[in-house]
Amino acid sequence: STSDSVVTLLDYGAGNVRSIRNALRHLGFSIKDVQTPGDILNADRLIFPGVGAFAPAMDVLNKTGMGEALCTYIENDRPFLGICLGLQLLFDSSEENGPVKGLGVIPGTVGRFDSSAGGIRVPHIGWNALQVGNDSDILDDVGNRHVYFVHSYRAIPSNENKDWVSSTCHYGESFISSIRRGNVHAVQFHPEKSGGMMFYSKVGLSVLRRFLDPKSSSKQKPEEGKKASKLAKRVIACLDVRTNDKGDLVVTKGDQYDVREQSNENEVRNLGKPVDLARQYYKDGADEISFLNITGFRDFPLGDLPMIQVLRYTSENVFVPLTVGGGIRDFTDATGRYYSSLEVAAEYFRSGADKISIGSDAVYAAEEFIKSGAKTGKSSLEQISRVYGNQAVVVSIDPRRVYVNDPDDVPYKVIRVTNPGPNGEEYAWYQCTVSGGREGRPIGAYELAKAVEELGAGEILLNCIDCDGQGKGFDTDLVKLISDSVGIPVIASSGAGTPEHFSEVFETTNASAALAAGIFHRKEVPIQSVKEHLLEKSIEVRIKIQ
Ligand code: 1PR
Repeated sequence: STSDSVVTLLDYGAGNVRSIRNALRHLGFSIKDVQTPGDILNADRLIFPGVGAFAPAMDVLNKTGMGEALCTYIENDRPFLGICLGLQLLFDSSEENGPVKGLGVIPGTVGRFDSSAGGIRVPHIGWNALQVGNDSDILDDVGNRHVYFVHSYRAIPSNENKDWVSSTCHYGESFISSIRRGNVHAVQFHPEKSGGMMFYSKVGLSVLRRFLDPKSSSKQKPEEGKKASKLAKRVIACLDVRTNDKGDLVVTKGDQYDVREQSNENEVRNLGKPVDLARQYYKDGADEISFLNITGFRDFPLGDLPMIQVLRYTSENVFVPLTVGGGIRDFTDATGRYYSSLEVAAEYFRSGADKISIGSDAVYAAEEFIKSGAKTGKSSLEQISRVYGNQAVVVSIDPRRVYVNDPDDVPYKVIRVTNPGPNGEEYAWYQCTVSGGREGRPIGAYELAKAVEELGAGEILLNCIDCDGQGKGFDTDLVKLISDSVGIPVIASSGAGTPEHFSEVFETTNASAALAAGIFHRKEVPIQSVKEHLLEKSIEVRIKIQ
């Protein structure tokens, strides 16, 4: 390839830069990896997708001499694009486990979003709109549309840095969503996760293309669309994946977690192929895609995990966030080789996952934490969130409703239910389960949610076994209870049957996202109809433009 189609990538090995690699290849560029500081100084154009936490990143940059090379490269006004932490590292310092000194290119301190002041959930996860200034250049196709953010720390515009700021975003307060000076650009959001060039909206990848190939970009105003203004409610498509009896990997869907047909053969329901369906939902406008590995391939050596393959293929051309769950814990494979949960997660992140989701193992960790009152730091949840940041760790809860007559009947959080139980019970608690609903545990969804937030979860995926596959709507009692009790985003799941169920859950609870499976797989309700309905109800969503 000619130097025109080569882009230099600074990947210091701290997490998932597979998505950015895929996006660059998709745009026809080949990648040269930085090995030495000299590679930075000699780059024609450099992309720096910061991942992980601020302090370890600065550590690597300082130890390798890459930090100094970066500063020189930027001082010389060479083409640079920082992404996420790659923006934050340019500032004087960060409060993340700090203060920690940054590269000092831009005046200012990176601080944590203040959840108490803004009444906001931290991390800031999801699609938010930008207020773009006049000469951002690379944001010309984006305008005020939604782009994907996932972070807990941010820089604030000030008198000292105002010459750098090219766009801002509002989340409880106004923060810096991009900077630009000459050929130097950086964005707090993820262009590689903000949609592609054609299917849904020309947003995310257009930012990369405009940076990589400024000549080809005609100056044009974004197409007119409805004005985006704040963090959108997310609509997530979920794929429960397992091998069927023939050994094929299929997307299946349970009825209260029972995935077998009620026929003589009793076979596992087969609703399609994971990669194909994920691509379809991406084109249809899903804001995120979740894969849940609902059986163990867990005796297999990690390298053979079919889910790894699914992630690799999907992330090649699906440019929205991908979550993967199922079997994330320590395990020993059939050959006796031991894998730590951190190794399992690392392999998923390397293969294209943006977040991992922990079910059973988080229940055990929460039980332990509640019993002892102390954090061991050893659970998979704590370890993974420490290394990859809490925004990368979802806890999936599989609760079952248990009706009681009297709130004092059980030592768990009990709520008054909207619809009384079969014997007229007016109260219920939500019992957590493990192993795909097979085993009930002595802990409620409320207690679990509070505990896992403490242990480092960045988001909660809230299922409900009673509602799963029923198409009668989300359990809004449960979603309200949990979303009012934690400060991290909550994804409502289980029971969606109509677009109205989505508006209902967003109007009556503080859920940040709603997830569905069956209605999308059976093609009963297209994702677009859900979005259009939410718009009609004045609920902000990422919309299709064209
Ligand atoms: O315990 O860490 O190995 O994780 C296992 C993961 O697999 C958990 O996230 C758990 O929720 C999930 N899981 C396990 N067994 C099943 C099953 O169905 N037999 N599926 C299962 C969970 C629930 C949702 C479903 C929604 C929406 N499925 O993912 O997609 O309920 O469905 P709907 O819209 O059709 O109602 P670990």
